[in-house]
Amino acid sequence: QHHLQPYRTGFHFQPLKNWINDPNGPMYFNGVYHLFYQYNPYGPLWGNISWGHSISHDLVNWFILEPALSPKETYDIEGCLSGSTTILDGPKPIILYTGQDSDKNQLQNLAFPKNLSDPLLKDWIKWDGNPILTAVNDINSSQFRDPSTAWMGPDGKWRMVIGSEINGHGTALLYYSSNGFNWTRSDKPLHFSSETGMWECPDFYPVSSVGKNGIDVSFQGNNTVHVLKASYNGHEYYVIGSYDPQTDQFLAVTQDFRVSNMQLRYDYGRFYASKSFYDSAKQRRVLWGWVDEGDSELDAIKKGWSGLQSFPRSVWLSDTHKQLVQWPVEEIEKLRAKQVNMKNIELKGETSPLKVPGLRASQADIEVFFSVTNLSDAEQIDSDVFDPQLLCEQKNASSSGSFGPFGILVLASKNLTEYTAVFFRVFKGPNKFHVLMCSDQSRSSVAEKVDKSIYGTFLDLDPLHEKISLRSLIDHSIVESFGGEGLACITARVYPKIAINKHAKLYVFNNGTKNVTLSSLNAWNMNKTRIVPIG
Ligand code: DQQ
Repeated sequence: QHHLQPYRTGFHFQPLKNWINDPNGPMYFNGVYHLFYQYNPYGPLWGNISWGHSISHDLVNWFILEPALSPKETYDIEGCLSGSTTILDGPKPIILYTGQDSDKNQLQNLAFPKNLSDPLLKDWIKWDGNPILTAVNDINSSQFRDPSTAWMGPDGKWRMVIGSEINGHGTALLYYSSNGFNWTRSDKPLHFSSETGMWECPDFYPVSSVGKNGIDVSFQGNNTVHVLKASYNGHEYYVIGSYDPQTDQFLAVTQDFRVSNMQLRYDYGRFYASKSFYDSAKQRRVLWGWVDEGDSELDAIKKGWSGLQSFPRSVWLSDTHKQLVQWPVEEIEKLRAKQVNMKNIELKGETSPLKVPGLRASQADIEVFFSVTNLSDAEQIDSDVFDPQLLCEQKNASSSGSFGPFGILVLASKNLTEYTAVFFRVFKGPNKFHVLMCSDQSRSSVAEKVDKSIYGTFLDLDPLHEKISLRSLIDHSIVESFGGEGLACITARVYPKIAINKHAKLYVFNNGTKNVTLSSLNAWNMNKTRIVPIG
């Protein structure tokens, strides 16, 4: 299959064919993980949008069911757009989703399982009270979508948010309900920003300030802060703040929503319309995101498919409380096969890349730790505030510095005609050192008409006292990288022509003038996940 389809993934979620976009309504219910997603059952481009439905026992292997929702009613005939699940008392899950009518008005709708004793929840019934909400007053009917998971306040009422744009401002509209079925709008939104346009797919949840465990949305108690995420400008921006469920006030503690490369994001590459859920089986919060294609519509038609889901990530609050940390869920380790190790290797300045032997490097999980010493010769920069994305573009993998660029070349061809470089640079600012992380796709393919953007961000760590680590999930056409043990993520899509399947190699490199130590490298061949239709 990979012979004919070199860009199909081995361990990322994708249906057997056709178009997918946003993850929808992920949940853990009755011992089963459910993943729904925006899906076109009839082709590789956006259209006929249904809720594809797959279930899993381990977040790794999947059974594909028939779509849970299809565009059939007047209120969703132009698409069953994104939404969420909420587990009401009972426990009884419901889906809240946006339908689009034939005039492209966006309406909110509700569906529930036909048979609660079916462990797979195969069939879903659209409520005959639909639509439950229409765009009235100051709401523009084409900018009113993506209901969140609902949470319960101390007054016993449910709350949920819907993405919108009010007076040109990105907004999370707030709604109340006593039963989950009938909803009324609050006179004030949960949050908005005059610095951004329309918010899509808002997500709102508590995180613990005392550990890595996840917390269910309706938890009321101490030692939590809240995360609000909004999708705009093609990215997933989040703000950490304090939420008072008595007044439904959310006050940003980190930088409030804006359009900036310095704003906190889940991912600094290709990753959009994400959704998280609380996994009560393992007391963690799990995040899914849509990773779209960087090739053309014609390529999608040729491949017969378009779109991936990210590998599911655990999310928690960092020790600094200033940002989130993300890490692939531990079940990924079930897929690990043959392992390769390297240890304590001095990477001399500006030497040729070192090949990691013995790996099937088109489908691998790799973790490397670097350390640097004596940073007095680090490249100076005259400010402690600068745009990381721009810096990665200006100083790409082939532009030599002092400490860095050093990192890995993935999906690399034998003579390095093609490679994707994931690397670091250390700078010395007026008050601190800065660790820049870049994912440079500019040499990823000899093909011309594919996206080769360069992405970048900072890692909030002290390079003098901490190792600089990188974990990358390499899977044929996706490279999902986690810097600083999850302090920053960069996901890239690449379409090599030469470095495919057994021709893909992995290298470690140091293109700076200063030596860097490769403290350790662990890499694993990855087995393929099972994704099987049982429609
Ligand atoms: N995708 C959905 C919308 C959402 C957008 C439509 C985000 O509901 O706002 O497929 O990618």
